[in-house]
Amino acid sequence: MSVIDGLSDDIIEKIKSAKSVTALTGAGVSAESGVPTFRGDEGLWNNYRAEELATPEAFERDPSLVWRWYDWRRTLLAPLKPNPGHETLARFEQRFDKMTLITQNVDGLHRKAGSEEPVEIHGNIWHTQCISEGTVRENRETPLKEIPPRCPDCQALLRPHIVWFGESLEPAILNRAFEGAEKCDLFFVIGTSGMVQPAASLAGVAKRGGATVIEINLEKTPLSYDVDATLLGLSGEALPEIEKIL
Ligand code: BV8
Repeated sequence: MSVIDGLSDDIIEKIKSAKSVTALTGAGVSAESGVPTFRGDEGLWNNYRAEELATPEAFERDPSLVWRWYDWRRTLLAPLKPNPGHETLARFEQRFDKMTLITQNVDGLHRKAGSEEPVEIHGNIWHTQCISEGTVRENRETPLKEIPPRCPDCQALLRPHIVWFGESLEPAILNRAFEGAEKCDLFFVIGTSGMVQPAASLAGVAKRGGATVIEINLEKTPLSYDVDATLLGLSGEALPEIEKIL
């Protein structure tokens, strides 16, 4: 029984005839690569929740604690590989006339799988930013030699170049995401609990823009009532199955 057996002929036709495709991914698309999700049991770290650590207030209060969490995640992420879900989405960039990949994930696995310009709306765990000069640099040191790391130019603290809860997303990046949702004829929403705004609103934007919206998840989510089809299954299995239809 394939996860796509539940797709109607109409939806299958929409997938085959799509010209402009947009995908929004969340932590679920990286789960099969071994990356802990946010709201699953393993989403805990030393009894902290992401919402407690991924905030400017937490960083202000204790930059070392926040950096120890990111160092733990970076060290865990470093050896992990993209899974067939990431790889299929990267191939979709060649299969459709236009493909926009929007991700809430900061793990960099879409880039590692070959996606050319993922719209990383929450930033990237491999980038740091100087809190004084604003300079963004790539840093792949695991574990970090110094916690908290400091700017090599001015010695100010570095922060993860990541959007924390309560922080606004970068306007240019957010515009690319909304444009991708508004102008597509097929929108996939994959491996996200649909809890975090403004990312969770993109599926509704696509729907109102006339797109066919397909959700891939292990469970129903708040987005499920507003999509055209929900495929219940592993994204690393469902996406290659969808690719076979093309
Ligand atoms: C903003 C970077 C304007 C961090 C992240 C009160 C005060 C201030 C703000 C708010 C507030 N109330 C609400 C808000 C808005 C807030 C928000 O939405 N909060 C939530 C918690 C209610 N949003 C913001 O603050 C955003 N900014 O709104 O700016 C503003 C400014 C000031 C004041 C007000 C508004 C910024 C949000 C960005 C936060 N940063 N990440 C880091 O990673 O370190 S979000 C974080 O959650 C991750 O990026 C993650 O991707 C994201 C969402 O989680 P999911 O990806 O959905 O992951 P989750 O574990 O939840 O779900 C996984 C799903 O996959 C599950 O459904 C599971 O079933 C499924 N799954 C698992 N395995 C598989 C699978 N599916 C398929 N296959 C599998 N194998």
